[in-house]
Amino acid sequence: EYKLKLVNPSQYRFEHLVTQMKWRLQEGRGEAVYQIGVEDNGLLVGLSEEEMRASLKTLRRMAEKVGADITVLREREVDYDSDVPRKITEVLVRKVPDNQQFLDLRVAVLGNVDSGKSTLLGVLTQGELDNGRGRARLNLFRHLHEIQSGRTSSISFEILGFNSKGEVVNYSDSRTAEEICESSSKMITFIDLAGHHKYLKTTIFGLTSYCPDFAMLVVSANTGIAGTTREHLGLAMALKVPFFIVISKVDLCSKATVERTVKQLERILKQPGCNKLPLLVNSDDDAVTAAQQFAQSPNITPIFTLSSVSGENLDLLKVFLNILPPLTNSKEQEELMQQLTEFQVDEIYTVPEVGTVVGGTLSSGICREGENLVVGPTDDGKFLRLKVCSIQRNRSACRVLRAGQAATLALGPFDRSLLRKGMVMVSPEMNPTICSVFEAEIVLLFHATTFRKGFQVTVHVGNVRQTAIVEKIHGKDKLRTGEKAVVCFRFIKHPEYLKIGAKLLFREGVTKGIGHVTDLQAITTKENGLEESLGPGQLSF
Ligand SMILES: Nc1nc2c(ncn2[C@@H]2O[C@H](COP(=O)(O)OP(=O)(O)OP(=O)(O)O)[C@@H](O)[C@H]2O)c(=O)[nH]1
Ligand SMILES: [Mg+2]
Repeated sequence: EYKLKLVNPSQYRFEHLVTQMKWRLQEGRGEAVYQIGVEDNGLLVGLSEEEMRASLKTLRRMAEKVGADITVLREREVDYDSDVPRKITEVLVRKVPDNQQFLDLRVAVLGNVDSGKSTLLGVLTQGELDNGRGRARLNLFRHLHEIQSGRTSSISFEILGFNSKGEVVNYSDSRTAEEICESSSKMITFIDLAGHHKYLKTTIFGLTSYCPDFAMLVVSANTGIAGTTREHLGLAMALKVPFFIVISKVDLCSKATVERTVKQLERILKQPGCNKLPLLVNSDDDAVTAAQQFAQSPNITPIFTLSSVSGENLDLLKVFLNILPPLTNSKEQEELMQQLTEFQVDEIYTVPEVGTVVGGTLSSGICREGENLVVGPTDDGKFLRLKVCSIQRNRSACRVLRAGQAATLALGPFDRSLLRKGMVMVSPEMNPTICSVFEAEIVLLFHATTFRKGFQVTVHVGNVRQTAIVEKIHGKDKLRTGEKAVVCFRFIKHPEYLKIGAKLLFREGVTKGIGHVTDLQAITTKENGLEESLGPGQLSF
């Protein structure tokens, strides 16, 4: 919001300004950036020190009135032909959280093995620097073999909060995740993924199924682009997840080496296939600019150079993460919440005294404690009734889950063996379409020999991961690297819940491709019964 001056407004104007701020905050899902000293049309006029002080006072009063806090992001002087300096101030206005209604962003962390992903997350979320020998990552590991090998093999979630004043909230001053949630207005959930090639399937699953808003690609300064870096970069691009880059371990090498790695990345990003605009972040000012421009155009790729051991430039990344706005606005969010309930099942556990628990993301609608849903499809295409006994987010209880939020749901005595990853839990009215046969428009990114009928690949669509066989390639016998076609696939094990338009990714050995679902041969299901019919598209096989 541009504001030239807010000096001594009349009561009437003040009320108007407050209403406008409320509206802006709602639009920005609890956040708004005000630029003071700028005309409505964007002209940088600037204010004298006196005027600025009075304007900020008014802004603070406005924020108080709507239950928000303000933080000055940066001040700039405008070049102006006058003796008195004139300034522009950018201010972040953020609502104080009420009943767990914080803004929630998900960032998937990608990068080659040993590039320092888990370490950086450990440092950000625990608030203590690393010793260069893997101390900071210890809290993130979930399996004994991960502690022993130092290698991430599973997916783990780490949270970093920011309060309404823009200060970091993490385990350095809070003991539990619950405490962090309580005092945060904005929460960043990092999805720590594995860099090693061996775990690529798990990493792809993390990227397709947890619907991250952004990806953070970590590159070690001393090795540059190596191993799976290119592959991860390609995945983020194929799935259209806006990403930024962190060059880690700058304490280990000379300035010249860091510069070489930056140059190498810039060169790759600018290539026609990528078409990105790299933006190297060297100051607080750059970090603010990077966050604002990144949100407006995902082609901008901010690059940070930092160290988890010396802590150099770590603050710049925090400034960036604090301001990074959500890409969906409140209207889209509202529309998603109006739809029928749909929860993607990504993980299944048994918890003593609680029973069966599923983890995943609510992709649409709202889910309340005590709600009755159906889960499926089972191997024979059925949907089964169940009741959501309780809901937890970030390890603390939550009564209402809203579209876009990740959570774990306790299902009480529901038989765990009936569940699998890739299922959905939906409201009983939905009557979900499931299928074994579907068509997708694909591009073959790489293939060693020929891709033809009968070929088997692992298909990833959202949280669905299953082997499928190529039944038909429309208009062609075979497909070569770089070619596009509409391909008909059949899942080999059981039907899945898919949606037309969903992004799809497949691989098998060196074969790789991306695309989207264009049609499906639906099997309509009745609860506990099965009926087959053709539709919703006009498929002819
Ligand atoms: N000197 C220095 N060492 C670092 C830095 N960041 C990470 N390390 C060290 O690098 C090693 C690997 O770090 P990890 O965080 O486990 O790497 P990762 O990217 O999570 O690796 P995978 O999960 O296996 O893909 C550890 O021994 C860290 O202590 C840094 O900024 N400087
Ligand atoms: Mg790791």
